[in-house]
Amino acid sequence: MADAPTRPVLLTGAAGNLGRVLARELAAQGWTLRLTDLSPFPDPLPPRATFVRADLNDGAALRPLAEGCGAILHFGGVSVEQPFETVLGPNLRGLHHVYEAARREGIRVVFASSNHAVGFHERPQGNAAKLDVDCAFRPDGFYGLSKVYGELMGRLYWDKHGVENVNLRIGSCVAEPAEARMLGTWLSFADLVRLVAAAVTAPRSGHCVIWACSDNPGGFWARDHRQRIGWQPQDSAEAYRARIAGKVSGNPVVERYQGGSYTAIDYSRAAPSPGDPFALD
Ligand code: NAI
Ligand code: 15L
Repeated sequence: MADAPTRPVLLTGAAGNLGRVLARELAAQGWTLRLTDLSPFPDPLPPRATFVRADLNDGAALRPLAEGCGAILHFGGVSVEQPFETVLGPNLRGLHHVYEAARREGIRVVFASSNHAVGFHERPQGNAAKLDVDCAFRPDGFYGLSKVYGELMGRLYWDKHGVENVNLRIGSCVAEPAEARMLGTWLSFADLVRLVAAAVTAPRSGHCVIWACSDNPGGFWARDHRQRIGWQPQDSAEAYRARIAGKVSGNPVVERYQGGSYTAIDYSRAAPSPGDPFALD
């Protein structure tokens, strides 16, 4: 385990599912955290942590929170597919506020991107080549598009201002994988915490993008920049195969416009249907 950072670390989205895990686990490793969210923090405050309620839309509120920090963990915002107007404020304007705060402080951003930035790629099956992290962006909705914007904002701020950033293209980060698709996409909480710790404490990161999933043999993703921060996942969804193989989510969140109407796409499928007219795009 790397030493705790010497300066505080700002965590947005602290009251969310992943924010709460990170707040608890990083504090337990001796980190000093500044927590922020639009919603109240629902747990007892971890040792050394402070919490300030703020809206990502409000750049003036965010700026002082970053002052004196060593890094920003940006996990706040809309986290599922929503209409464009709902995504716009937190995920686009808010993201800009986070990067401006990082630029002023000269500190690294660790950004919670998502597999939905590339969600319309076919999922490789069998011996088909897996997706490298520099594959084309193929967002599967306005939410995924906001993650593309977030990653490219990181690209811009590194190229133009030297602001380092680590973009975690997270699969499905839940306590246990719940359906067949997560045999590929699952990221354990422990691997997430180790990933975030590596992303903050690595001596240099530049602009990098990492497939944030555990060491799942059923995964869809291959080469990325993990060596740069020295992270390797240690858990695997495979241990859950017997329980979840064949199980579908029943909770599709991606839709395609086809033949005059929208068709829901179940994330649990391993690949688009045979004969899918979009497959060769
Ligand atoms: P979540 O929805 O539980 O947490 C997001 C938090 O952001 C919430 O506490 C919410 O109150 C806060 N928030 C929303 N709008 C805000 C605003 N305008 N100002 C300030 N705070 C605001 O999501 P979760 O699961 O914790 O995910 C965290 C991050 O990781 C999100 O950015 C999500 O897109 C990303 N991610 C998560 C995955 C997962 O499997 N949980 C997978 C891929 C990406
Ligand atoms: C995400 O980006 C979402 O934040 C999360 O709620 C899940 O839907 C996850 O992706 C997933 O693809 O399983």
